[in-house]
Amino acid sequence: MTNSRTIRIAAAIAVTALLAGCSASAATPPATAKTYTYKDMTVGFIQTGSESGWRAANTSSFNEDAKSKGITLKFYDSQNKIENQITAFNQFIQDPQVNVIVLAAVGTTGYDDVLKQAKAAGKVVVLEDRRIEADSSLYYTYIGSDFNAEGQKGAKAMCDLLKNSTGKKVVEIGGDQAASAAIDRAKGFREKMGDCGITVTATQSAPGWDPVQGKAIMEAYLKNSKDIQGVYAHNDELAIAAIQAIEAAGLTPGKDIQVVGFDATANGFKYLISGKLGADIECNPLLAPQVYEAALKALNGDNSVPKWVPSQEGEFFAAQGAATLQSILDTRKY
Ligand code: GYE
Repeated sequence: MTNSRTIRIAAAIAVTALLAGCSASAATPPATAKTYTYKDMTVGFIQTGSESGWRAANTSSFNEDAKSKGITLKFYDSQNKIENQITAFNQFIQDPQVNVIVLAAVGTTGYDDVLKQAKAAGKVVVLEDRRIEADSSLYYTYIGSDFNAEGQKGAKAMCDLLKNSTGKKVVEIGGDQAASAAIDRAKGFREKMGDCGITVTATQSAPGWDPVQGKAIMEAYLKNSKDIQGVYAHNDELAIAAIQAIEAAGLTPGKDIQVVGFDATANGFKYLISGKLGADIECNPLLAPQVYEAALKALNGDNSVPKWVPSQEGEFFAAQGAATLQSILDTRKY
């Protein structure tokens, strides 16, 4: 057999092998990344606690939406203690079933180490409800309110409630001092209160947002001074506690002293309708659908979600009238 024929045969064998190899690779498509669905999601949800009507509505949102989507939800009640949230993080980081961790933060700092460990473990982390002080590379997104803007709305509402009052002295009953919701509502109020000459003559936080503490704080304010025209309370429960203290002191809330609260829960609406609460700045607790949708995008490698998705929310006033407020309340879920 001549050399050239040998070469031709060898070449033919090589081409055949190459084509066979190609056809083999064509027969088995390259591996494609898995597409996650909600049924593939196991969420470790670190909730603050059960301190208010808002919190109850927020928890319900996560339970109900997980059920409707077929998401496996592992719920942890932190009893409003940051140390419990760190424990929960470690628990969910070590849980091989959990691929998403959702945090409603009690405080704003102290989470860096567990966030880094969660990232190293390949867990998606979504912040819901409250912002924290942490590098944004350590979580996928934050879905929650602009509490500073809420505080500014509270100041404008108080200015309107006191527009016919010569006195503009306001006392503040703050939420838990570690919570971004309290920190930012206080800050926002102070940014706008000067627009109408309001001064904050006393401020004190209710640890854990406890309304019993809130009522005691208001009782002490009233014992110290009768020269109070307004109360700025960081949620409905604290506003209602203040109203109860005002009435116990023989004064009329909505007439002698104006009260502004936050959350716009069903209870808050009842006090708006009675005229005892002057204004209620809404804060949306029904965040689960947005959180779960973002987490699913994260699992599927979609990084199109911004680092903060602000909640859409309004405000309500006693001046809208009982009938209007009742008709609004009849349509609300919390
Ligand atoms: O206003 C309060 C709850 O973070 C917006 O926390 C939430 C706040 C809410 O305790 O009722």
